[in-house]
Parts: sequence; structure tokens; C-alpha cells
Amino acid sequence: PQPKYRKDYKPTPYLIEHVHLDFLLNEDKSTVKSKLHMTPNYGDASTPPKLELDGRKDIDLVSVSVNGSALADKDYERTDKKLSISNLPKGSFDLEITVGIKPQENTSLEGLYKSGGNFCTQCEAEGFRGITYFLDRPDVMSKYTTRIEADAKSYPVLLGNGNLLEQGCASEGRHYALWEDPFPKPCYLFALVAGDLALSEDVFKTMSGRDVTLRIYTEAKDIDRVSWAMESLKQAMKWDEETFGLEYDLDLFNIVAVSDFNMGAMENKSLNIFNSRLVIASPSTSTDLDYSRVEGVVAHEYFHNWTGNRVTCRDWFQLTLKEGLTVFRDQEFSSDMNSRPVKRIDDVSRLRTAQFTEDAGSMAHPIRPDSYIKMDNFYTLTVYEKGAEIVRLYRTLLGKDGFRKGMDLYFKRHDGQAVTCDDFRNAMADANDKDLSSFAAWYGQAGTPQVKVSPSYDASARTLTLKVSQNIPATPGQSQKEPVPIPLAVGLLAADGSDMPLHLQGEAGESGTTKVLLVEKASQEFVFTEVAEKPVLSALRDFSAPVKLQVEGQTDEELAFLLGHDSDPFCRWEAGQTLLRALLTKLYNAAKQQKESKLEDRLAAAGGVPETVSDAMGALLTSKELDGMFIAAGISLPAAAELIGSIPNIDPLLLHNVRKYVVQQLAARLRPQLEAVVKQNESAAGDTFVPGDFDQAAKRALKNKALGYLSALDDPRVSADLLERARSATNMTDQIAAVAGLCDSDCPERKTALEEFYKQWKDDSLVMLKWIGLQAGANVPGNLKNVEKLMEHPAFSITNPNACYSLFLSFLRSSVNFHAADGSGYKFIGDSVLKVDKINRQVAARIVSSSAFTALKDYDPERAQMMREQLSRISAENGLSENVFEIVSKSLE
Ligand code: HT7
Ligand code: ZN
Repeated sequence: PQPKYRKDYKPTPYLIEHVHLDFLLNEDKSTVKSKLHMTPNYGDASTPPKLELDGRKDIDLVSVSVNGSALADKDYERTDKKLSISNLPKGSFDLEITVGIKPQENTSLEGLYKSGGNFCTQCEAEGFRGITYFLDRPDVMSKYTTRIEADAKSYPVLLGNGNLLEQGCASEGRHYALWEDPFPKPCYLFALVAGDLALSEDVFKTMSGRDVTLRIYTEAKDIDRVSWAMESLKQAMKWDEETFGLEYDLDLFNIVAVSDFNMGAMENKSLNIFNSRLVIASPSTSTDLDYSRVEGVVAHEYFHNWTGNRVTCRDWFQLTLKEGLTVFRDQEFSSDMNSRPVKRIDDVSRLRTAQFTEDAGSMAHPIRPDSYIKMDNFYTLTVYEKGAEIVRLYRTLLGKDGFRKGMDLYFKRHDGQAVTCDDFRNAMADANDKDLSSFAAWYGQAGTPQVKVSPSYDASARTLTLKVSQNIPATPGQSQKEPVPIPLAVGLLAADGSDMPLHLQGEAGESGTTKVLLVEKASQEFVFTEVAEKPVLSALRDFSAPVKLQVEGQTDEELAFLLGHDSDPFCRWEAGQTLLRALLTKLYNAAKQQKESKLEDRLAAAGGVPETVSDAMGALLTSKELDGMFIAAGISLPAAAELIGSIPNIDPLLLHNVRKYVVQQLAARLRPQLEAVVKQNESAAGDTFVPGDFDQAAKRALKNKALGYLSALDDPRVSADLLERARSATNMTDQIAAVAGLCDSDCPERKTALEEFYKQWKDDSLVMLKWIGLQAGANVPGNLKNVEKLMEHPAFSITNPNACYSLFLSFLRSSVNFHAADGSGYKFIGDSVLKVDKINRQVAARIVSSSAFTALKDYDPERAQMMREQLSRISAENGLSENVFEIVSKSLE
């Protein structure tokens, strides 16, 4: 397969002003008739160029006509991926195409397919070409009308984009609906749904006083579990009006939940289609995390109406234009709805564990990639999460008002257009009269910048000098990097823990207690004056840039001090994480060196867990001033993924055991405090679960974190207590935490808890996903055979992406089994990728790209070799999808 390059972008020679689609949906073969009003975009060329429409080989072409005349064979040509038409008339013309497709056989879940007996679509990125031949690129924006006809009994609900113009009966028990979308859109935002669905309805009054009807559709059995999604939608609509002055532009907004969906959700104009797990929520079946995900994703898709739909991307290389910006917007929304510090910590943790790993692996790419084989492979943490961090840089530098001015100008200039990331940056720059051209480097370079800060205090001059340097590591295809502009927010703490007033040399007056330094060169110096005493540096406040920070000379005592006192909640949390990361690294290195004795003895000989760390964790655990959610995050050990890459040739099993040791040591030492925390945060009898209640959720988070620590003690009393909790829990957050606490140990309560959980929830497919995930991710040795058995269990279905993600992605997180020394875990994933690829290429690609196979150079040579063998085996497979090929071939380079 040939890659596409960003540099090769050319405007389309034809545009499509108006599209009329006519769908005749059937059980065997469905027919799609399209009438396209084509307009020239080729300038003054004397002969109209060839029109090259995108398609797929499984489309059955029935007829093509231009201005009402059927085309002669010589005037068109078909390949597996294109329909090329020549001898076209000058000027605009009408093109009519009729095709036959079989949605019921479409297991890729791209284009038109069936889920749970209902028809639905997924067209981003290039799925529309699976429905009919079309100019399937985002810079072709058209007005659409859609007629949908289907059997009235089986498909009583017929939905399209925009407004319903007409509906009625058709022949032979069929009915139809005619929809019109007044806003021009690219075809990736097209959607239709035909099915037997229940509906929940509400109304939102916009800031200009219009009533918008809001509807959520699900299978009938789930319709009483959509109130949280509806509430979230209304909150998101209000927030966007208040924060950005953005009002919804139609009178109807539909959300449809489907159970077979490759990603989370899709922002089709006025007809969002959602993975059911991101719509359906109830206290007994959903955790607090599920609730916050529903809130965040409902908001995210809604926000796309402006950032993505009204202003869209010129080409797919610009994906971060809509995704980075929309993630930033949903992060801000969730921060305003809940706890800002906790949201920031969660987002940074995710970025660091998953995006930093991606940025250091074989698939590393800039937030605006330069090339791709399959665009689907670039819906990545880099484009989404790092992209959001780059948007955040503008907000940090320009301030809230400056950022809003930039957004206003962006919409004023580009509403109704398909634009680039440069257009966004220029709007930010022009609205604030600033030169932001150096920010282009963030869009073009992959890799996580490493920033080193060396503070030195001169007591006699009362100055603190910060030497700051940056280095971006080489990534595939990019050996040389230039410095990027890094806003580095810093503060200085006095001995009593208070923030010191800041005076930056060269700047008049005081800069408050947090100063954003702009680091633009490979190395730079900043001097603070009037520094009355030797301060403790608090750097990268609020995680002001997506970098890896190292503060030279920072001691454990300073970190413990920051953990206890920093006024910046992110830095406070980060100080604890830095302490723990350093401890894990030290213990791992010690364990690695002397392999003769028992691991526990080796770790004890290396100093074990020092009191500085356990005291700091104990103080945090018992803090009266901090909320439970923050404390739970603070006492969590950094994920293994944060250390992989920083320790060369890592043995993941040894790292797992070192982490386990540290958890056990902390649990043993802090047992009385942990037990007290559990008691204090127990919900009172008769308490009802209130969705979105932060205080309640914070108590559950802390209690369950404490129980997690206690479960590491392998104490039969704890296991019995967890089983009792699993049985008596009144909400899913507590129930799943109790079962999870039993999953990594081989105690009899584990089996009982899993069996009882199954009996209780076997009829709820969303809860069954959790049951699958718990077992597949368990760190009990020899668990692979159970995971293989799970694949045969009725709760698992290989054609359902959620089930695949629960099983395979959870298995990838089980260090003990995925990284088993005999390579059996790697082989299982190799086999599974090949199996899934024949059914759904996007899901198969997601499994490989989430695996350590894309970072094999970080692992010990034996494991790296076994991973390479699996990659080679996958790449040699006949008929391998381009999706999997791209990831596997890059990982083998
Ligand atoms: N914009 C949506 C992307 C999406 C997608 C992409 C590739 C394949 C399937 C997909 N389903 C949804 C989701 C979003 O970011 O809002
Ligand atoms: Zn999105």
C-alpha cells in the first residue's frame, strides 16, 4: 500500500453543491441512489479533467448517468477503489449513480452496517465511500437531502441529518422519511439510522430563546438509563453558550446509542451516533468513571458542532484542528462541572502513560502527521490529547480573554469552511496581535520534549537563576529537531510553604506568585530577583506544557515538602509521583543487579521503602484539607508505562513485582490509617447514589483506593471483607472495586465473587464487559488459559468491538500474562490480531497499536525478539488489512 503525503494536497477539481441520497433498505440487498449536483473547481482549463470518485470493491455499480444520459462504457473506468469518469461536460452537471450494497454483511462497521438488527452508519474518516461512489474528502462540503425507505414494522424509526421534511407510507408495508440538512457538510458527517428504537425527549432553550428538541434513542430495554446523558447534553449546550458564545443551530439534536461501534461516538450533524457504553448509565450498572466518561463524551460530540462541523478540516492531516480543540473544550467543560485539579491530574496521567509511550514508539507522529497509509490509524492520543495540550498552550500564553478573542476570530473567518491548523494558529495570533509562528514546530515534530531546569540560589545577591534546557529525542523519520516554544509556569515556595512574590529580571514590577516563562531556545536562563530566602522551586505548574521535566538537584525532602505545601494542586500531586517514580526506579535497578537472593530480600537490602516516602503518603492519606479524589490520585503509584522507556531493556515482570512490593510495604506500614480511611468514607445506610455528586464520588474513590492497598496484603480477612462488599454493594463503583480487589490473588473468594457477579449481571451486556475485562487483565500466573476460554463464553463476541477491547486490551495490561517469559501472551495476541483482522480491521489495528509490540526496543532482548517474531508472522499473513500492515511494518523497521 502507498502512503499519502500531506505535502501532496491539491484542491479538488470538482465540488458537489447538492447531494440527494435515496436509500432503499432491505434485508438482502440495499440500494443507494445518489443525485449529485457537481460544480467545476478546476479553473479555466479548456477540457474538464477526469472525475475520480472514491469507492470500495464490494459496491455493486448498477448505473451512472450524467445530465440524465447513461454513460457509455468508454466514459468510465472502475478499479477496486475508484470510479473514474471522463468526457464530462464543461461547467456544472448532474451526476446520478445507483449502487447495491449489503450492510448486513459489513463487519468492518465502516459505512452502512447493522448493529443489533438496526441500520446505522459510520463515515469518518473514509467510510462514506463504502456506501456509494463519492468525493470522499473533507474539503468537499455539500448540502444534503436524504430519503430513507424501509420496512415499517422492523424499522419504525428513520433518522437522517438536519430537519425532517416529510414522512409517510410506501408500498408493501414500507415507509419513508425525507430529511434535509441546511448546513453544507463533508460526507464524513453524513448519518442515517433505521431501526426499532425507544426514545427519551427533552427541550433546551438556547440563549437566543429558541427551543431545541433533544432526543436520545436506544434499544427499549435501555431507555430508562439515559437521563445522565441527557443532563450532560443540556449542561454542555449551556456551557458552550456561556464560555464561547456558541449556540446550537438547528431545532433538533438526536443521539442514537448502538452496541457495535468502533470508537466512542461520532459527531454527525444533528445525529450523533454513540457507542452504547457512553450513553447508558445507572448507579447499579455504571461506575463513577463511567458517569464522567458519558458526561465528557456527550459534551465532546456536541462541541464538535462548531469545532469540526461548522468549521471543518481541509484534509485528514489536519485532524487535530478539530480533535485537539474539541478535546481541550471537553476537558475545560468537565473541569468546570467537577474538580478542576482532579480533572487535570487525570488528563495528565493519561497523556503520560499512553501518549508519551506512543510518542516514543514506532508509530510516533506529530500532532499533524506528514503521511499515512490508513487515516484510521491516526485517531491517536497524539492527535487528540497532545493536540489538546497544544491548544492549551495558547490559552496559557494568551489568557482566558485572549483565547476567547482568538476563537471568535476563528469562527468569524472560517464558518462554513474546511481549513488547516495554520488557520487556527493565525486566528489566535491575529486576534491578539502576537507572533505565534514558532508554534508551528509543535505541529511538525513528534517526540516528547525533555526539559531540564537547574536552579541556583545566590544568597548575597538574593537571586535565583534557572538554567533551562530542552531536547527532543529522535523519532522514526525525524532525527534532527528544533526547539519548541514551551510556556513553563513556575512558583517559588518559602520555608513556611507559602508562595513567594516573583520579580523576573528585566521585567518591571511583581509577577504575582506564578510566572509563565517562555522557553524558546535549546537553553536559556531566567533570573528572579529580590528572593529573600532560598526557595523550593515549583515548576511546570498546572502541567503548563506536554514535556518531561527534570529538576536538577531536587531532593526527596524537597519533594515531600512540595507534596505537603505547594499551592498548585498539579505540582503537589506531581511531587508525590516524582518521589514514587524515583523509588521504583531505584528498587528496580537494585533488583536487576543482584539476582541470586529472593526478590524481597534484594529490595530490602536496597533500602526498601524509605520513611520519607511512607510518611509523605501517610500524611496525604490522612489529610483533612484535601478531597478524597485528590488523595486517591496522590497515593496511586505511577503506572508501569511511565517507567518503561526511562529504564533501558526493561523486564516488565520484574517491574511488576517491584511495584507489587512497594504497594505491599506501604499497605503494611499504613494499615491502621488505610482501615480508618475505609471506615470514614463508608456510605451511610440509606444513602442514595446521586449521579455527578462530587463529594459522594470522592468518598468512594478514596475508600476504594484504600481497599485496593489492603487487598495487596493477601490477608484472608481482607479477602472475606471484599467478598462481602461485592455482595452487598449498592452501586457499581463499589461492587467492581471489591471484585477487582480479589482478581489478582488466587484466593477462593476470587472465584466466588466472579461467579456471583456473572449470575447477577449476565443479562446486561455492558456490565459483562467489565466482567470480561476484570478476568482478562488479572495478574494471576497462568491466566492465559482462562482468557482463551473467555473467548468461547457467551458473554464474548468477537464481532463486537467493546467485547474485543475489554478482552484483548485488558489482557495487554496484565504484565504477568501478556509478558509471560515463554512468549505465550505475545503469541495469543498475534493469533487474535489475525483473527480479528478478518472481521474488523480497525479493531485489529487498535489491538496491535495498543500493545508493547510498537515499543519493543524498550524491552529486554529476549522479549523484544519474541515480539518481533509475532510482528513478522502477522505481516506475512495473506490478505492482511492496510490498517494492521501499517502498524506492524512500522514496528518492524
Ligand atoms: N470524530 C469521531 C471519530 C470517529 C472515528 C474515526 C475512525 C473510525 C471510527 C470512528 N468513529 C468515530 C469521534 C470523535 O472524536 O468525536
Ligand atoms: Zn472528536
